[in-house]
Amino acid sequence: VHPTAARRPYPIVVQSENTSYSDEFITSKFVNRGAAVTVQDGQYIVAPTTKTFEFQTARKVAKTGLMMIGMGGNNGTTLCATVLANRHNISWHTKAGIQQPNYIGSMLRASTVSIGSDPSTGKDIHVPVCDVLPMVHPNDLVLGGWDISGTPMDQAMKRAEVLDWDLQRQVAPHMAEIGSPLPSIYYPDFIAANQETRADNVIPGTDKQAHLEHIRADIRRFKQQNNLDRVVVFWTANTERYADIIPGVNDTADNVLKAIEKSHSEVSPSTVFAVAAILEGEPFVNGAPQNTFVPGVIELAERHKSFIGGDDLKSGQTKLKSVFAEFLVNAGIKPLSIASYNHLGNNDGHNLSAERQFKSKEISKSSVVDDMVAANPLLYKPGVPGAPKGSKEAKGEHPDHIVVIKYVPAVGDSKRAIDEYYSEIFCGGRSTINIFNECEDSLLATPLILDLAILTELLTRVQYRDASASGEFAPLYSVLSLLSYMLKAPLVKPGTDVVNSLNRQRNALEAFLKACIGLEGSSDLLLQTRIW
Ligand code: NAI
Ligand code: DG6
Repeated sequence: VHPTAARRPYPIVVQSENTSYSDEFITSKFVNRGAAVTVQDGQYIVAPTTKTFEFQTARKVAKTGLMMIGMGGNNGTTLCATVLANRHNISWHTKAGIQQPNYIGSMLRASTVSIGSDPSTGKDIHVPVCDVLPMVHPNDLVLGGWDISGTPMDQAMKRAEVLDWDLQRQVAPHMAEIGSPLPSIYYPDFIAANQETRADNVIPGTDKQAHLEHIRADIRRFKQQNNLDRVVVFWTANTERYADIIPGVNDTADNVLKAIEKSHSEVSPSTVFAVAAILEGEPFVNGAPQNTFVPGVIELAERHKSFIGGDDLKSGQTKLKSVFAEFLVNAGIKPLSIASYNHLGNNDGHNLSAERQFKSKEISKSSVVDDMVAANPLLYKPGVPGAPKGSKEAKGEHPDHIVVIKYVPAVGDSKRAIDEYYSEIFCGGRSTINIFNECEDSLLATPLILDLAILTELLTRVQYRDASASGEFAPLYSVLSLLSYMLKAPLVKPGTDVVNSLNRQRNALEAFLKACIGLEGSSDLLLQTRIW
């Protein structure tokens, strides 16, 4: 059912001693440049550093399955229907005319990167980001997954009320072919009580070890039946409440496995899915805000050299905040408060109207300005080491930041987001900027899920080694922080800093992709335009 369309050949050839090509691999040398800084008597002593790495990217794009948990929801059905519309080239009538399917909103497929300039004109040459390295085409993803609601996919798409009727009408027979989602794990304590009526497609019993085995078998079967090389397992199910971190339960890999064996009440469905994917050696991405990746899960992924990424899709309000707050702080303007409201009327909004699920979302939406504030001690007094724990002095100065979400059924999937940025400007002045954004939530989220799945598959094919030691190539570190661009509260290697700035996240991703073909990251220095 999923013919892999003939794709055009990989279009870039880098002619350099740093880049080599074989049938199997693209291999590149990359000099990682940094600077070691020490402070002595108020002076910064800076020593530039370099370290050379080699990257090796397998050229063969894996035949990839995308198994979504929550497949029957707004994101899941919108993703399936739009991929099918693209795959079958279905266009549809809207009141504005005929609409063609596309992948607008996908950073990989609808944005470009400069790979250099034309020597005769000096103009930049831009290529689609998805052309920098061989990547899966979204039309080729084999789609499947689970949902606690057994509503068949064509009906679930209708229930979501996201897509135009004429598209739904045409894509419905293809959606019906997918059938119903696989039964899933339902622990009512983790999602809002208002979701109970949806839960008619659940794996029976309360034995969490049996549930884990069930999900592992589902992944294996899906992989085998569709002849796949790789399955990306993706949580786009309802936001869960946070799990309590309990020593002896979810703090280490062994303890998480034991807690599942004992069906401990603090093991969430999303954690069972993450563990199942890790044990199957398949990557797992969390598109919702809850703490699926308790410390024990991260350790388990490290142990199995499996890949994980999260948390929470950064689709609208927070994406803008990760640009706007940085713009203000980098302009030397001091945000004093950021007040963010949104209301929406889809099932996600319904679930988030419960206090504990809202709390998970509030946490992921609130952390986004932290690193920008911490990076500017000129505007914000840093925390004082040794000050009483939890005190204002210990925390340091920070803008007031509130997040409010309300459920308003009438507006459906069309989320409204209102933000006020209130800032201190020159010599005691004040600036107030208000932003109102209205958009179909699932149409923002779907391209992000596709980008995350495609990048994740790519990152499983990239290996690296220290060029000076010339040992074996090794896979990247388990936590794929390069996915941060699409995520509200990026999961990073424990002990390293989270980068929230959208621009820095994008630069990192561009620089990495280019490093894998032996090119330097984009430089905006444009020296040739500054000199004679
Ligand atoms: P939705 O409520 O329409 O879909 C969620 C689906 O998950 C439902 O079909 C539900 O039956 C299912 N579900 C709940 N628990 C499950 C379990 N244990 N196993 C399998 N299925 C389960 O929500 P929507 O709009 O699709 O969003 C999905 C998730 O993505 C939510 O957590 C939301 O907060 C998050 N998200 C959505 C964004 C967006 O822009 N749409 C952006 C950021 C995050
Ligand atoms: C209400 O906030 C619903 C949420 O699921 C958001 O739509 C989602 O988290 C996207 O958030 P943001 O802040 O990126 O628009």
